[in-house]
Amino acid sequence: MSTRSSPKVGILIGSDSDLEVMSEAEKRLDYFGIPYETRVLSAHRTPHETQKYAESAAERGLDAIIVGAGAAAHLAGVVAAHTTLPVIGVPIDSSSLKGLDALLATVQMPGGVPVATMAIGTAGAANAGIFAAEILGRKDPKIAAKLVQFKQEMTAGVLDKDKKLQSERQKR
Ligand code: RP5
Repeated sequence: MSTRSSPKVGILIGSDSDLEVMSEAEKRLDYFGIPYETRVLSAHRTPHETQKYAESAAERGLDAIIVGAGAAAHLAGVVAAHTTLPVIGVPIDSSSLKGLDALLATVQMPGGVPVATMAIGTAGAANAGIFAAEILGRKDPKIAAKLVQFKQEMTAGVLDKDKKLQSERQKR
């Protein structure tokens, strides 16, 4: 999905060490059939390339940008400063502060420059993919229908676990 069609979502990671966590976002975009690209770009190590990426994202056809970064995680905020596309931030638990640093750096944006900040780590990465699908689903009925299916599958999965637990407990 990431290489065949022209991307609708950009995933930026501050380092290739963020890829394992952010693959949870990729998996969700694959599930919803949304083409994406994943790039390693850093607010601090590649500031000019990051700015260029953010400034050209809308004209290249992207509808949202997911950004995963850890530690002094300024990447999502810098991207948001250079685009009017929705930016979804994922704080990565890659430092000795276990993502709390990245959470605060990502969520505490000044008024006027929003970053939709998800939970720290893999749950946040998964939710970033789903949140991007919810944005794109407003204009794409196939994604909207898949979102309904996703919720139904999630509900069925939990009810199934409950059923198994109840039947195990009855055998005691
Ligand atoms: C951040 O620093 C990255 O997003 C990563 O989470 C963390 C560590 O990066 P590396 O030193 O592994 O490249 O900028």
